[in-house]
Amino acid sequence: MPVDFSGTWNLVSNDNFEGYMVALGIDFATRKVAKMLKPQKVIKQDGDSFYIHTTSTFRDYLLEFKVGEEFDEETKGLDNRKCKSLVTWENDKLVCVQTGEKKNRGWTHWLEGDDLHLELRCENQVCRQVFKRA
Ligand code: VL7
Repeated sequence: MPVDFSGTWNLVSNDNFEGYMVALGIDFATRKVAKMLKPQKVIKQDGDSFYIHTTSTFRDYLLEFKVGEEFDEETKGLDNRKCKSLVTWENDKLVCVQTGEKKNRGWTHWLEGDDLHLELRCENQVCRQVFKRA
C-alpha cells in the first residue's frame, strides 16, 4: 500500500520556524504574527497528483503539483519569491527541492505513526513541524 497523505491536519509543534523565516528574509512584524499561528493543512492526494492547502487566520498558501514534474512556484503571501520546484518520492517521503535565489531550499513530508511531519529547509536553517489529524 502506497503512503497516503490525504486528510486535514492541524499543527501541533513548530520547531525553529523563526530561524526558517529569518533565512527567508521575512520582516520582524510579520514573523511576530506568523509564529503565533496554528496552521491547518488540507491534503488531497490522487496517485502522484497533490493538492496541499495550508491555511491560517493570517495567510493561506495553495500548492498543486505532480510528483516528478518540475513546476514554477511563486510563494505568494509568504516570501513572494519565484522558484523552480520539483517533488519526488524518496521511499515513502515526499521531497521538494525549490531551486531559486535561496540556497538549499526545500521541504520533506512523511508520516510517522498517526502524525504528519514536515521539514522546511532554507540555507542553514531547518524548521520541523508536526501535524495531527483534525
Ligand atoms: C508554507 C511559511 C514563512 C511568511 C505567514 C505565515 C503563514 C501559513 O510550503 C509550505 O508547505 C509545503 C508543504 O506542505 C506546501 O506548500 C509551507 C508555510 C511557510 C514561510 C513566510 C510568513 C507569513 C503560514 C500559510
